[in-house]
Amino acid sequence: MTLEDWGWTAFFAEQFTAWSDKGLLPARVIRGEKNYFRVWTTSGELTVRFAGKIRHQADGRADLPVVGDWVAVEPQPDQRGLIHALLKRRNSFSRNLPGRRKGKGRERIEQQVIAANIDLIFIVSGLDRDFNLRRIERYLTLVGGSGSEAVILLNKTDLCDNPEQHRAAVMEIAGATPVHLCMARQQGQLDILTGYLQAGKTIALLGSSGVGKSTIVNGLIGEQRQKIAAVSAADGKGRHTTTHRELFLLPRGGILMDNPGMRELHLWGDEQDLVESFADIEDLSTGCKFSDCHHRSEPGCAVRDAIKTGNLPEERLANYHKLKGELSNLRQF
Ligand SMILES: Nc1nc2c(ncn2[C@@H]2O[C@H](COP(=O)(O)OP(=O)(O)O)[C@@H](O)[C@H]2O)c(=O)[nH]1
Ligand SMILES: [Mg+2]
Ligand SMILES: [Zn+2]
Repeated sequence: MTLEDWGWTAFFAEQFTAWSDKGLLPARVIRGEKNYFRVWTTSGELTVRFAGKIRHQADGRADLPVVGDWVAVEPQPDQRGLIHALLKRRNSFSRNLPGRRKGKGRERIEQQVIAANIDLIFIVSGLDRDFNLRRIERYLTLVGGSGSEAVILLNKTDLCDNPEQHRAAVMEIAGATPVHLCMARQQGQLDILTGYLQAGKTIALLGSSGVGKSTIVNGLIGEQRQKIAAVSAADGKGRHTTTHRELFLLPRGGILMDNPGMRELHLWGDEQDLVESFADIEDLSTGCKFSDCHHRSEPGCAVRDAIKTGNLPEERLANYHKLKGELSNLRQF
């Protein structure tokens, strides 16, 4: 295994020259625990902690390492080590972390970087009761702000009478993002995904709990590495079996990041992130009478006209307003 197999590129090598002179090793964070990390290095996997000073220097959470980050590690005996520096990220994936209060009173919203240095995101959705176009729009908006590419996977085709019809509905909202059907539980049904795997490229799986992310990871690794939920027959919901974000190197090349399901996915970003995920609304709005039209009750609104003529689903505009509201609220913090 080489550094390149794990996603190392010139972008990181250039930053690292300052650290290699000091005898530190480049390491990729493959798993985060509460007080330590597992990292991969050319000397094997190590369990590492922060050197005290990086914690002090960190200006808020966004500067602390997350799974997918490259760090500079000082090796210590017994496969241990200390993180001395966090290398600049190629990109990162963030959500806002609500409900934290600083001092008394006002709620403080913090950016939580979830994962870093990701080339492609598989947005996984189940074709069972999980299926929800509005949630897929939310994921697309989140991914749009992250600097990664996305692919939408509609899993559990066996639990759905008309998968192609669902796929067509998703393609309507997906723009240029590819949409595939799959059945992760059946061996050999993941061939469509292998075309996306590439040595040194990191693919993260996102989606609600129970949609089949870990089943997909196991299928692509070719062995049962990730624990999979037994779905309760009563409510069709999977339990949270994946509790950690983790990177896996695939035997045929490529790196996968399994993620725990996120119950509440609050957007982090700015309103610009909607331009891509709601390109149809942005396009229509060039026909609105007012250039600052909010598409609510203004006269001459081309977006609302499209709803009347059946060219734009009303629910999609409602979700656009909702996500835009969430993003503009963030600006106040
Ligand atoms: N019927 C059906 N069940 C699936 C499929 N893929 C995964 N599952 C099941 O869905 C449940 C949740 O899967 P899991 O991989 O743990 O979901 P995760 O929470 O997204 O990681 C498990 O019981 C899987 O066996 C599929 O294609 N069809
Ligand atoms: Mg899982
Ligand atoms: Zn308008």
